[in-house]
Amino acid sequence: MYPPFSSAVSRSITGCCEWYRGDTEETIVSEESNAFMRKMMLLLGLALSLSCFSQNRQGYQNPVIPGFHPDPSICRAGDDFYLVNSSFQYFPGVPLFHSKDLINWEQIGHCLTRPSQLPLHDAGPWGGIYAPTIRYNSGTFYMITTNVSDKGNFLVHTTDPRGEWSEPVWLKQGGIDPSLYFEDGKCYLVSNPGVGIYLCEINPKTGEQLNESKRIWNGTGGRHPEGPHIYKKDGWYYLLISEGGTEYGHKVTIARSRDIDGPYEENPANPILTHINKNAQNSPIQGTGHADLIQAPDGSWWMVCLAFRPQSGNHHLLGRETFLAPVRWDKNAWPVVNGDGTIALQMDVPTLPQHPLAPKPARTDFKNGKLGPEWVHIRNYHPENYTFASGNLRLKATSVNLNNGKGSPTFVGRRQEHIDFTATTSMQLKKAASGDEAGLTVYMFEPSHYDLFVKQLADGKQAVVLRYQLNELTHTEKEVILPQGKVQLRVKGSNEIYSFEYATNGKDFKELGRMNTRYISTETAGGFTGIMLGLYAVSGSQTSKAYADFEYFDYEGK
Ligand code: 6LW
Repeated sequence: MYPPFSSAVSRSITGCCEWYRGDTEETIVSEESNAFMRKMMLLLGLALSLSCFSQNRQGYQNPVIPGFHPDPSICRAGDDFYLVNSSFQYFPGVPLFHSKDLINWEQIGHCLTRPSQLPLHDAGPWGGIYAPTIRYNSGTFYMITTNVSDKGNFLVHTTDPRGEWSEPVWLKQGGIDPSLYFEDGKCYLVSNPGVGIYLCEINPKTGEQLNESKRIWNGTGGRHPEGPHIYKKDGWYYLLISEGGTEYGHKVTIARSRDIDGPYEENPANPILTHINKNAQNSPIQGTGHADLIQAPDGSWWMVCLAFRPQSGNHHLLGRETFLAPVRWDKNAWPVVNGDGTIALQMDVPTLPQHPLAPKPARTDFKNGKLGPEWVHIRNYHPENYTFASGNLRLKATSVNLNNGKGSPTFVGRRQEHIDFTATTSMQLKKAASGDEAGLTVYMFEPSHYDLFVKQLADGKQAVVLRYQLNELTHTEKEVILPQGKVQLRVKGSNEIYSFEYATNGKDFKELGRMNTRYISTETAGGFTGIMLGLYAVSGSQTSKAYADFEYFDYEGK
């Protein structure tokens, strides 16, 4: 995996042996002590090389945060990096990650955890929370974003990012993708209220706007100039933005000025990151854009950005994901991203000392009575419909179904992070009336999902069912009658196909059917989100007593 490193190990061992050999002519030693010394030197060389290995690793794998994690923004407090993503209709909102090395990220929670911070009304996959920015200034963390389904731009703040964040501080300047820049006790806000990037000064504690919004750059002519961030380096104010739209034409451009108000001059080498050109047309990564820059404690510069991985032709399903690239500054003081403005899945570059995280367990068994931060709900969920009973996650069936663009169905989901994966659950439907159902959904959004579920039948029996919902097309693909009791549901994902299986004894899975991935891809279904794997329960009746007990959820990706 790390070829430069293995050659470093062998170079270092050879070096030790040569140093030893150089001494032999003048030194009289017995053959045994000679062999002993040789062994010791070899061991010493190996130990030195291994300690090198743990500290100065080369290379990493992109995306650094796989699955639907778009619009990354990053800040640093000492040796700690924090990163946020947009979250649209999901609650809690704005996933928050921590890392020591920019490569290994642990989700430590969300910034928006209370309905008072995140009213989602009837937000869909084009609604709710758009691109956030995270910044750290004088002991306080700020996260600023847009709730396009509510009152627009706001910020929240905290001194402990692992704890609670403040109530929203609402802002006057509109547009999307707000960002903050702090200097000399002043706080500047940039966003894109018109066509172009606008700047104003604000009081970040009250939200008060302290001067008129002023347009400072229009970008280089690409559509949707957005995602602005300001940085200062060596007396220049740099304004980084994205253009071209978040699809295949996406790109990152930059301008600079000696004065924060401008005028801003364009980098003659723009765009500094894009996969729209010939040199990346065959890349497995497309749509690179929406970026943020960060300087590490060792002085190195890095960029986080979003991109997607097409599968099944030009379709992508996992949403826009978070990628990392090294940045250097050229002799004219412009940033250069990974040499040629493209990124790769395998990045063979020097990195910060790496701090790998413990591998995530495949099984969530619900026994500790709480859900990890990877689990989210659709819009403002109803906590009373989610309980833990006898080690199971108990989901109460309600009449809000998965096709409903309003309200919050009983649903809890986590992101599909790998193109090839297997997800399995074991569940039992209880106190159900005819037509009530619960199961596992491969969910893009309301009108685009594949459902594998257990349905109650009129005669006291139950059936395992595979159904698709594609806009106005609803179709039951297959239905198999089963005795009452526990059922295991399994979905396997690959480039082209989701395959759906069931078992009743926990081991002998039978395939119920297959569905093509592209019908629920972003290119077919639309939206800004990515596939969630959800557990859900639905009833036809508003007074239903039905619920489903889910014993575990296994997720394994390749
Ligand atoms: C986000 C904009 C963008 O606000 O898509 O890719 C929008 N970039 O900057 C929604 O994620």
